[in-house]
Formats: sequence, C-alpha cells, structure tokens
Amino acid sequence: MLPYTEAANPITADIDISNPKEIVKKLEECDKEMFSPKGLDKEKTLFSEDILRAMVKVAEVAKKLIFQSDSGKSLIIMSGCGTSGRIAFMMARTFNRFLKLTEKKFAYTIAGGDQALFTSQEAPEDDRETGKNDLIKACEGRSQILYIGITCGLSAPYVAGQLNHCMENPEKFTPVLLGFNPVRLARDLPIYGWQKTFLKVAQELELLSEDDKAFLINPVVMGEAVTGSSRMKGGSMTKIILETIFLLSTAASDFSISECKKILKLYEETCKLFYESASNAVSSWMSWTAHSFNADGHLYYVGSNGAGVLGIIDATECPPTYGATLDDVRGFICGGYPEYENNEGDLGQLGENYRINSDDLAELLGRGPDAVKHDTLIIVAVGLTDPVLKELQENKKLGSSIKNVAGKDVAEKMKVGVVLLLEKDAQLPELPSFLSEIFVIRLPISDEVTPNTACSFLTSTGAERLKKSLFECCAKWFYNGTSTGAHVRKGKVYKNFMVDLKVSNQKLFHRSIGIIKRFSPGISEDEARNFLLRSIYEVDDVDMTLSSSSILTHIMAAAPKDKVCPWETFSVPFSITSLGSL
Ligand code: S6P
Repeated sequence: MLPYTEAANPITADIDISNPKEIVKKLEECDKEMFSPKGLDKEKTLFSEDILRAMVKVAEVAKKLIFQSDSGKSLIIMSGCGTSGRIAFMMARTFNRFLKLTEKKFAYTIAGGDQALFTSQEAPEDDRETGKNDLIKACEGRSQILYIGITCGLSAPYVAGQLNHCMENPEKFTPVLLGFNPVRLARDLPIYGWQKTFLKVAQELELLSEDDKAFLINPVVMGEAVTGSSRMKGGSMTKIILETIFLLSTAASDFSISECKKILKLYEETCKLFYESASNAVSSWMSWTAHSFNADGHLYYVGSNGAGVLGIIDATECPPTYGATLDDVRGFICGGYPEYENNEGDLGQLGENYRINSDDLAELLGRGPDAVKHDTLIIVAVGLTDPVLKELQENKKLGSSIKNVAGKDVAEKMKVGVVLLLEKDAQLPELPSFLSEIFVIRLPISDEVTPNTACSFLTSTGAERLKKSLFECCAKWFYNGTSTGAHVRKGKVYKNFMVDLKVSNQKLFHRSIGIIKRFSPGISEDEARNFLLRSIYEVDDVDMTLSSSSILTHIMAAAPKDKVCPWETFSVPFSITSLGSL
C-alpha cells in the first residue's frame, strides 16, 4: 500500500482540466479532509482520542520545560526538511515572540540550514548524520529537551538521525514524531550508510510511546491535492497541531483533551469560513497569475509578520514541485531579516533570491513599468494596522514604487492588488486607487467562533495569538491555492500529478519512478527505473555500470537538470507545453 502522503487524491483526479473556480472547490474539499477525512475508520485522524491525548501530553511536557525554575537548561526544538523545516522555523519564531523571554525557549533545525528557508535544498533531506550533528549543535548548553521531528511522509533520513539520537539519550530528550502516515507505512528503504530504515526508527519510537517516553502524532489527512505535495495539507496540519500544542502550554492554565479539541475545532471552522469568503479571490488571483506565467511573467507576494513569512515559504516550494525557476514566484516581508529572525541572520549576500525585504521588492519594481508589465503582485494584509498597509497609505518606498508601475494609464501593466484579512466588524481602510483589485476576507463570520468565546480558557494574549494564527492559516491557504492553481493552469500537473518535479532526493527519485509507472500501464518497476535513468543520463541504453550505481549518484546527476521525469514519452499523446494551452 502507498503511504497516504504519496497517494493520489480522487477529489482532484481531473484538476488539470478544471477551471479556476472548480480548482478552488477541489482544494477546499481536500483541505477539509484534514479535519474530517472520510472512510478512515481504521486509521488515526485528527480528532482520534490517541492523537488528542498525545498532543495534550506533549503540551504538558512543553509547559514544564518553559516554566520550570531552571528553565535556562531546557529547550523545545522542532526540525524537518523542506516545508516541514520551514514550519518548524516559523513556529519557533512565533512562540519566542509570543513569550518574549530573554532566553529563547524555542529553536529549529532545517536540513540544508537557513538557505533552505529561502531556496529549496532537497538533497540534505537524505543526510541522517548531518541531522544528528545539527541537533547536537542546536542543543549545546541545554540539558532537557523536547524534540519534535516533523516529516509528513514519515520518511526523511535527516529526521530519522535526530530521532535516533534522542532515543539513544533518553535522560536528555523527549522525542516526538509528527507526520501524516501510520507507522506501518513509514518509509522502509535503506538510508545511506546506516542499517536502520525510517520504519525501524518509527517502530522503536512507537514502542517507547506506550510508556509516554516518546510521542507519536500522526493523524492521516488523506492524499494531497497535487499528489505528494506535502507543502499543502501537510504544512497546514503541522502548523495547526504545533500551534494548538504551544497555545495550550503557554496560554492555558489548565487543559485536557477537551480544550485541545476546542482549539482544533476553531481551525476547522476557520477553514470552512475561509473558503466561503475567499474562493473568488483565490480563483481570480490564480487566473491572473497563470496569465503572468504564460507570458513569462512572475508572481510576487509581500506581507508582514506571519503572512510575510508564509508568502516566502510558499514561493520557496515552487521550484522542486513545479520545476519553476527561483524568480517565478518570490516572497517579501516588511522589515526584512530583522523581522524574519532566522538563526543565521541576513543571507542577502548569497544573491538576489535571498533578498526578502519589501524594500528589495521596491528596487525590483524600480526597473520600470515595462519590465514588470506581465507580473502579478499580491499584497496580503492582516488587520488594519498591518505595516504593509502603511507602506501603501503613506506612500513609503514600496508604496511609491508600486504607484510608479501600477498607476500608469497604459493598456498593459502589472496586476497588483490587496488581499485584506479583516475581522468581522473592521472598517475598510482607505487604499490608493492604483491597486487594481482589493479582496476582503472577513473572519469570523459568526460570534460563536471567536477565540475569546470558544476558547475562554486561554489568556487574553493567548486568544489574540490564536486569532493571528487563524488568519495566518487563511494566508497560507490563499498563497497555496494561488500558486498551485496557477501552476496547474500552466500545465505543470497531469491529472493530479506533478510531472515537472526536480529529481533531487531519494523521495523524489522514487516518486518519479511511480509517476512513470502510472502513466505507462503494464511496465514494471525496473522498466520505469530504466526509463528514468535513460532520461537522467540522456542515453538510449542503460549499461551495467549505470544501473548498478547508487541512487545518490543518480540524484547528483539528475538534480541540476530540468524536465527529467519522462512521464509523457510513453503513453500520453501530448506534452507539458501543449497542456499549457488548455
Ligand atoms: C513538499 C515540499 C518538500 C517537503 C520535504 C519534506 O511539498 O516540496 O520540500 O516538505 O521533502 O518532506 P517530509 O515528508 O519529510 O515532511
């Protein structure tokens, strides 16, 4: 059986031939499965007793570590690869800011280091030794650690190395595995230079979890809208689960399963309300962005705080998923690196794609209206005091550069607009007329679902934090919907499979073989592998030397190349390019 995280979701089987409104509808149905998946009686899902219990237990451990008297010695560390590592970073940032302690209580590690926060670094995912070393370094000087290893597929060797290290040092670590497959479907493939597989590590952890010496939080959320794209539901569910755990541990005096459930129900309600009020915005921006992509234009996001971070995260994921260039989708944040608060600080010297300040966007727009006329710019603002709104209202650096490119009275110009996430009763702010579109998404729609009423067990600052987190989820669904839909419209998805993926790590190597097999009925695993190797090495015959080389060698050869997965060669009568015109 395929792991749930790699399975094709029947809801989106024809997403590639759907119009924007239909695409949003399918994304909505997929997202709702996070909370109530159908036909999964035998699997653990979000509201299963076991999952809620594990979340509460982890929240108790976290609370103890945060507020105990010798707290200088304790640390909560989250870690993962790709999206999972980026959400780990975001959660550490969020809760350090929320607690405002002089000594940070939350930390993160991500495979590939901080570069992976801005550009995709898929290869380090396979390196369990570096995982272990990164963890040891991050924990220097701390003696009591809650470690949360995030891997949606229960597959990343980087995380396996860290979990294993935690289990070897039980006096120091309480390990938690967070992902979205049952343990029996964890990856059982060899990890370079190691006798264990991820499955073996997960089974050991499961055993320890029977005595609460480790914890397993692995609800099934069903297949992703684009098969294997765990940046979507996987990333959202990771954020929701971690926020719920840390809100309980930092902002609730007393809590049990019932309080945990109440917070989760609020996220579920928000998801419903988001799609009720934002579907038009998502489908419109998706269409405009697809139009930009098809004219070789770009998509830019800018926002502040969490919404700014999530825009950058969304942009980072497009190259490995859709074979996009680093420039196709870019995100910017008001305040730049000092606001981002990543471990390694300002990485702007590494190149253009590491420049994330909204002022950098202003400079980019400074190339003039003609240079950006095919581009789309989406400004995402949360609440009336969002700094990105001030940029526009006070005609600051970004505001005036946008005015310069979008305020001209010409037929072709950059599409620029605002998505405003506002509270139900908030007044509409004054906004400059050069913005082509303004979408307002209002939450909550009814009074029963405010954090203050539904979660009165939270402190008032906790309820405020929860509100921000709910808005951030909306921003994430908005970004994911827009960039996913635009790539679908560009023809980067066949049925619901990403067919222009980068073959840059073990998972993606095996996923590519699966895609070839799927679209070439009747061929065996070995034949599919052979086709992939022919494409990677650009040869007609795969000789013994090639076929017996390690997967690592193949990945190193494939990673720098574009359009490696030869899915369309064998049975489908059209190519990625011709799909683009549908
Ligand atoms: C997925 C994204 C990838 C994954 C990464 C980690 O959409 O492009 O970067 O996040 O491969 O996956 P996992 O299963 O360990 O969380």
